[in-house]
Amino acid sequence: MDILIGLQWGDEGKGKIIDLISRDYDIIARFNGGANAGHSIYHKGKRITLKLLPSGIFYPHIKNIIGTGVVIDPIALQAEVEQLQACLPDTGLFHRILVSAKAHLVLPTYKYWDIYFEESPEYRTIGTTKNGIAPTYSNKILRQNIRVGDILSKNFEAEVFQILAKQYLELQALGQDMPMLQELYDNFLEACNFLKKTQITDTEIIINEALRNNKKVLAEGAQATLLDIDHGSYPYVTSSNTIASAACVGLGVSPKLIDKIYGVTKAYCTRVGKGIFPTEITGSPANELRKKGDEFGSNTKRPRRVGWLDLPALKYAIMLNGVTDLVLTKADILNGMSEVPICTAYERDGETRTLVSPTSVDDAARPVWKFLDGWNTPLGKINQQIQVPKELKLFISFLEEELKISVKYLSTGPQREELIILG
Ligand code: 2SA
Ligand code: MG
Repeated sequence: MDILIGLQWGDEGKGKIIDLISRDYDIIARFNGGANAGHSIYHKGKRITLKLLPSGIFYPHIKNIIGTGVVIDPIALQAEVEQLQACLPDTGLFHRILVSAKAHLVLPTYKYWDIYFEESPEYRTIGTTKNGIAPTYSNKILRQNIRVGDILSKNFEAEVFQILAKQYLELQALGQDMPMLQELYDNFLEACNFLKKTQITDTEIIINEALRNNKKVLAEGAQATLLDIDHGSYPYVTSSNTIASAACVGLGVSPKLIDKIYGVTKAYCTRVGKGIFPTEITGSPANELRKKGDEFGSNTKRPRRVGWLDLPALKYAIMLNGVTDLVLTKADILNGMSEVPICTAYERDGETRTLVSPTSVDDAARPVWKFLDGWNTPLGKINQQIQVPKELKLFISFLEEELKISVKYLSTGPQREELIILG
């Protein structure tokens, strides 16, 4: 099994890369996160954002698995499938969506808990996507959740009503604004019935049997390394493990079966939500970069914070994931800059560090900058390694030397065909 993960704070362009390499795979499987993800793919010239569905959904030969480690909001999934039905009229869609019976369900009340925690002065504000991700994972650990397989049981409706009613009263007592309980319940049940049209099954058995039969499986990460609940910039992280090793747990695959690990990084950095961002830029240079790179949340439309490439954090991410194939995206956005800044180390109290865990960086750490010559050639038109402008080649060689890994793929624009294989 191969794994693809983001190496920064998300939105590195994972969806595009998976869409491109997915034609070589038989199965694409999501292993973490939920509808907080936003993987954008251009299909027939139209941008489609996938939240829960794996990025192989456009290819009829691929089975798309939503694995056990994912938290599933049936309402978001229904909306997403219906959006796809409009542009993929083939009837085999439901047959290609396999959902783990053991994946946990995001109840409608969890979204209101998420909002409550974000907005109440008694709790930390993280800047979440308000999709109910943290409440679902916390209740998983508390062992109080309902799982996808439970939809098929005869007590399901009564059990859902009991849990929803209890949480509804608790939220109401806290002054949380919500629609009527009956409406939440009805919409949720309708979406759960819709979910039944997919293949609810033991996805770990499907994946392991496929691997035994020499089929190719790609595990698709959501969010990214620096948002990992254990190794990211806690507490400003998501609530799942996002790193490559989480694919084994989230899908039920032995680490012995892992082959390639694709790591995707942008040529600069972005982040949504709160938390440290040592190379962040503000003011008009930030607005310009945000606009040029279309750096707005793909679901929430929030403006993303932007900054320059952070090599100490990238080295850390490559180390944690054991990246074998590095993918560089969005170098095209930096086109036209006279020089491109890169943070190569942090200085703090006279000490310089080049490999840094994001939690140990504080406001007193000062980035050490290297400025490389910029390039001025629209990259979208380039389709061969030989045409890559010399300054960009030098930028890439500099990264390779610092990171001790070669850049295998260079994405030159958002469209599927805008990619150069470098090595
Ligand atoms: P959550 O909702 O509990 O997972 O939020 C916790 C933190 O994780 C960040 N996070 C994300 N960061 C980047 N992209 C994400 N997906 C969407 C996208 C986000 C959007 O692709 O654009 O549409 O705004 C994503 N999901 C979670 C989040 O910002 C918090 O810092
Ligand atoms: Mg995204």
